[in-house]
Amino acid sequence: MAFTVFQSALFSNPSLFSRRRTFNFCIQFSSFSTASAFPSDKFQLHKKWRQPVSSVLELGGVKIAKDEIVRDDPTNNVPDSIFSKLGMQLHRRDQHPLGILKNAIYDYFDTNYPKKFDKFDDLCPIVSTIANFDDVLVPADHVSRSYNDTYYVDSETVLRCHTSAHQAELLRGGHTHFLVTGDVYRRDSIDSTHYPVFHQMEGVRVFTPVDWEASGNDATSYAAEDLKKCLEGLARHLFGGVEMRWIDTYFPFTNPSFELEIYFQDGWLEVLGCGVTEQEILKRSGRVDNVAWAFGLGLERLAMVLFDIPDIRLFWSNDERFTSQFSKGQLGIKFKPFSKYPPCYKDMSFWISDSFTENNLCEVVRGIAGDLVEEVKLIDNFTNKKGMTSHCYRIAYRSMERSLTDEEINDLQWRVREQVETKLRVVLR
Ligand code: FA5
Ligand code: MG
Repeated sequence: MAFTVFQSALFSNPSLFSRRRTFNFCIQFSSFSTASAFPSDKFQLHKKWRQPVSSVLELGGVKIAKDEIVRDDPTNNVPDSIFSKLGMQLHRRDQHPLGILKNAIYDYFDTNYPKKFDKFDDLCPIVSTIANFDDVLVPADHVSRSYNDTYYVDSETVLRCHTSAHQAELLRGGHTHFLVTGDVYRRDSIDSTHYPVFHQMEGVRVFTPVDWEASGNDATSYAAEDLKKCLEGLARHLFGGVEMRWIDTYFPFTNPSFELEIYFQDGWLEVLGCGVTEQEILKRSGRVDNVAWAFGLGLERLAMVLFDIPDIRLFWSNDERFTSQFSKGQLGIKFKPFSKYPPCYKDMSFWISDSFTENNLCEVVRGIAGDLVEEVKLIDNFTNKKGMTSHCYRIAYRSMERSLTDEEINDLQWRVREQVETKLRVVLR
């Protein structure tokens, strides 16, 4: 059923960070960097998530007005729809599939490394470009730094696009074993496995010479072996006996770098990226004689497999028929779709301009249709003799919760056409 479909989509979409498509990243607002990056235990424990109100939200104890984050200014590309997700912190809800998964991963680390790993799940997602990119050695010309891939609050501040944005700051703060869970933001395409906000968990472990000297192994091989052992154990803890494989890859911040794939329902599924931390990152945090490993895993992808959740939009649903199916500590539950409403397809053709990108199109569609849009797919593409290029996109509208009326969809599509023409400077055909 839905599973094979979303699985093949999962691994046909290369990630931002690995070489297949290279990647994307994130910093820390000066006004709340210290407080949010190093919350005291008291600050971190049991802080309740808060539904954002329309014009102000609270993040890490700091009130942030909407007009600080969403501004009509060329250095800012954060839309209202993204502001409304800030502060939701799905990963901090114990009854939510992402919270249940986070807690199951915590259990694994608590059992295997008692009292070793410091846990952070409330660090501010608004970070400096230095933390998001420079601190983890992302090259200046890397595609992930573009306005097309990352949400910028201003030219020096972004919504983090990975939890690696917190690595350097925590290392500098003296932490040697830590897990960072949080919401991350990427401008991206629209389908059942991609959403502009998703959740990652970062893990970092630092070793000192005593750790590897007795092993007879060199520092890098020692760390790489320990990393693989740790993550294979985690995969078994979550999935039981599973077939898995390591793929060599590239990340700017680790060397060597790997991805872990799990064989699940007829396909290999990429669940995380990891590797041995680049020495330069350790050196800059004052750890010259050390070696470390790091990983970053995608919580939605793991949760979709663990709970049989067929569409990534469901994680954001407040529908009781979704939320009531999950309970604290219950990892083995399989989601039962409550009903399936038919999709409605609308095609749209236009002559593109030089500046046209698919991510910009998706943002316009998402801004109008919100979670009613299920997929935006290029179905035709040609260039005529005059050198003009035409694209035809098929938009699938479908609610997870109810039937949509023709009138409602026609109205959405009409607004999409209008805004695509004015905002993206294309010529509708
Ligand atoms: C990173 O984000 C790296 N920061 C991971 C890392 C950390 C590598 C530390 C080495 C050391 P990547 O872009 O591949 O890499 O994303 C990591 C994981 O996030 C992926 O394996 C996938 O599970 C998940 N992920 C990536 N993009 C999306 C998306 N658009 N929607 C849902 N999950 C995603
Ligand atoms: Mg990847």
